[in-house]
Amino acid sequence: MSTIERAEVFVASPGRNFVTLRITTSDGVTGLGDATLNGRELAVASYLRDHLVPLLIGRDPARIEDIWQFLYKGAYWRRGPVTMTAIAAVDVALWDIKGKVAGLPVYQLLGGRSRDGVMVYSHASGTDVPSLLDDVAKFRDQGYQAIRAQTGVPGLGGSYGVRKGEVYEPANGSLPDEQPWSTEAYLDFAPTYLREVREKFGYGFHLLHDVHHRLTPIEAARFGKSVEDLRLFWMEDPTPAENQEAFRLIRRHTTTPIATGEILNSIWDVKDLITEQLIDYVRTTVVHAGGITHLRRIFDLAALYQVRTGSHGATDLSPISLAAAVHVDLTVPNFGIQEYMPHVAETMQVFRTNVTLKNGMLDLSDEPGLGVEYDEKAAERFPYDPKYLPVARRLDGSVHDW
Ligand code: GCO
Ligand code: MG
Repeated sequence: MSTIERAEVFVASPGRNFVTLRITTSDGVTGLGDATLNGRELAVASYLRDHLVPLLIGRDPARIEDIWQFLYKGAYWRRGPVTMTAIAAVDVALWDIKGKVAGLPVYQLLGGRSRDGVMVYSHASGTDVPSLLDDVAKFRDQGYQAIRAQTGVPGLGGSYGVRKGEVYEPANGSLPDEQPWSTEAYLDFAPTYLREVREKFGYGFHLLHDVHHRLTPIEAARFGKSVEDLRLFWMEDPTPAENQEAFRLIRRHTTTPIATGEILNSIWDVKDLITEQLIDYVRTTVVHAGGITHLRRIFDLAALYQVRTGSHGATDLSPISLAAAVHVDLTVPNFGIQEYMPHVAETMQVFRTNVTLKNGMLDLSDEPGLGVEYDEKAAERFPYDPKYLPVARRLDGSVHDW
């Protein structure tokens, strides 16, 4: 029997910080898992190095489900982003190994293709409305079928979701950047620029918008109602999702579709949202929600209730997570959309993947496993660089949800 011989954790910053797990079997087969949790990277690296790696050595890498249950139930302390990201890294690495051993891409092990490609949405943004409209035009020209639109709110400086350079990177300070927020200003402004996007470009593509947990349920209801005729594909994270009940109130008032889940980590965190049909898209990911094994469980539950998938895919999820997401997205019957932002060149010097983009759709080749390689030598050129996500403060100085 082949056994797990080695499990190494790499922390590197090729363009941004990534935590990567590499498992090697006694037969010399390697598997990769992403363990990146933006702004809390070293907590997951320690969870892996200090607590999980010793438990993996000598185990049968083929027993993915059993190892998942052992790590989840065996910790006694359940759920949470650090735990679920660490378990995810192990799980994804083991699927990678299983694929390589079988000589099949992971999507074949998951049941094979349900579709020819994976529709993605790109991120159009601008510091003001004219620059946002230019950005939307650029992505329309590049053939994207779905575009998310965000711009800064006048008087508030920068905002979440707005790119400074080529790539959007919210974790930007060695201490958290504190950014002003006004719900009133946002609620007055956001519907007007989304309307301008529709007026200029029409309805021939999907338009998305991320509220980023900023509104109370009744404010979110008002926002959703005010943009109903713009036919958004979704409004994302209209209110913080810890309180799953809150979505019932939003639902009572608006038909604007709702997506949530990028910061949720387990099936229990989305259970009521799904079974009570309080959302339309579940945004949990392979990296923060326990890997392929657990994500499939969530997506299968969602399928029973006509809730579709829309996994988070910002650049703080490594190319390993993007590849794993595409394997899952190709197979699940209730796929909705995949978030996609290209990684910077430095990142791609360290991770080699076979993911391709054409006409706003992602696909990958038939390479066995995930189809990702990690260049450890190249990674050494990019040492860990501590970075925090920003914090939002209301105009009176009090802390708001970022
Ligand atoms: C999104 C997200 C991200 C997060 C980021 C935090 O919808 O893409 O909201 O941009 O803010 O992933 O690390
Ligand atoms: Mg988001």
